[in-house]
Amino acid sequence: MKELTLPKDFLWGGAVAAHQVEGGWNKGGKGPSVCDVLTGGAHGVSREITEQVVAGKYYPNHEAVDFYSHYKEDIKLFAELGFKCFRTSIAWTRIFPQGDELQPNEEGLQFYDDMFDELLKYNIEPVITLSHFEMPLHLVQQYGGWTSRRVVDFFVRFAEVVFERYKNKVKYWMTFNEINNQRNWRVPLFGYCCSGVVFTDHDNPQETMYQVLHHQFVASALAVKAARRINPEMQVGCMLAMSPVYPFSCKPEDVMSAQEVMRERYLFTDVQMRGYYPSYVLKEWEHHGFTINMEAGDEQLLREGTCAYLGFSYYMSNAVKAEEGKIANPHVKASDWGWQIDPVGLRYALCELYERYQKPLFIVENGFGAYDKVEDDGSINDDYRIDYLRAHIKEMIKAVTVDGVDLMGYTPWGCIDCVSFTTGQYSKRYGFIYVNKHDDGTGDMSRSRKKSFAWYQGVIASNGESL
Ligand code: BGP
Repeated sequence: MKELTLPKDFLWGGAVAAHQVEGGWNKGGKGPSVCDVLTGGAHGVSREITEQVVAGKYYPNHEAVDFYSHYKEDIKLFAELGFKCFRTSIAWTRIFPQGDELQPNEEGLQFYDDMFDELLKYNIEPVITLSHFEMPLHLVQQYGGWTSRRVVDFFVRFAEVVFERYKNKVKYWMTFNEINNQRNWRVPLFGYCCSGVVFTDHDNPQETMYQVLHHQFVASALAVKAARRINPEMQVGCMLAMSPVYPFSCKPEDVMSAQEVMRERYLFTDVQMRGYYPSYVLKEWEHHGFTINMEAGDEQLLREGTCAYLGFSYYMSNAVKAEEGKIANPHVKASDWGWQIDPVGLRYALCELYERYQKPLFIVENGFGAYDKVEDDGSINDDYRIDYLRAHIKEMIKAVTVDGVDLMGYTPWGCIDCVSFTTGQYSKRYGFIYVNKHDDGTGDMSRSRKKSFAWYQGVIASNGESL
């Protein structure tokens, strides 16, 4: 039997987001974004912090790992790893500090020009998210975030400016990172970071969530159309947090529950990939009596602005029981943060998504958050991370070579240690590159290679054959 392998142009790389690595939160004319007002530790969201940045508290994103000043050194390490691509985001507030200005901030634009040039020097393709939890704080305070239709115009202006500026440097784009996190409308952190809205502050949080979402779908479709107009070579994808939910048993009610929970993920990509609201969402609105304000032409716009590919993050799977809801799966282990480790679930996710949409997929996040120990000789033996990634890559390769999934690339999350999104910790690390920076704010920001660094280098060099 012939051994099949990954395509030669497979995009191996790594992923981060501006607010989790850059720091320099008020440098170069940058304005504050929603993530810049999340304090360390619990990463809580309160009314207080949406009003002002509270003096004296520690905000990990303000410094992050200072990629803003270290990007040349870091990109050199990415080149040493053999990266074919690097996924990050453009911090919206570097380009439009308040969000509603007419003219962009040239210093911010220049920063990304320089960073992209540095990547291209090593033939590393930038993969760019337009909005990775980084909406301007001013748009939240002044307009109520994505509840306002006006924010669509501001976002589209931002998208057009960066598409125009980087049209010869950046080919792969994504509109909203993990757009479906908003479906978790009961958790303030997600709504606040995805859209600048704490849904539980509203009388009808679910209806508000759908209104917000409609605005984002419209904005995404307009961005897709703008990119096509500016340079038809550019490809704009969407981005889903994909954690498959299995039925806890073969009891029909458990199976049906799993399908219902999966719709909470698919509804987002159903709109962004197919171009229309699925029947189960329309019925949900009817059932609850929700009224979602739409403008004439929106429906057609959604059909015209579908995404070219589907990017997704995959960290874990879950199980569900009809009577109890989500429940731990006894067949898999979990990380220190309770994220259930399931490599087979990645193959399952790839097959499900490919069958559903028949468009290219891109694994733009996957990884193992863990506490790392620096030995006396400076080495970091992160075998647990290698084990996690190896097992996931094996399943990914099966999805391509056995199941025939069209997969563009693989960018493990936090390729360089960065600030954890859900916890605000530095100590929840994902990187191949260690950054000497700690939860109490100490550390000199020096970079060093973990054991996984040489391992991943070998994986890329062999196009996934040496695992
Ligand atoms: C995803 C986000 C990332 C990232 C990752 C890991 O939800 O897109 O921004 O941080 O999860 O999560 P955490 O940092 O909380 O471990």
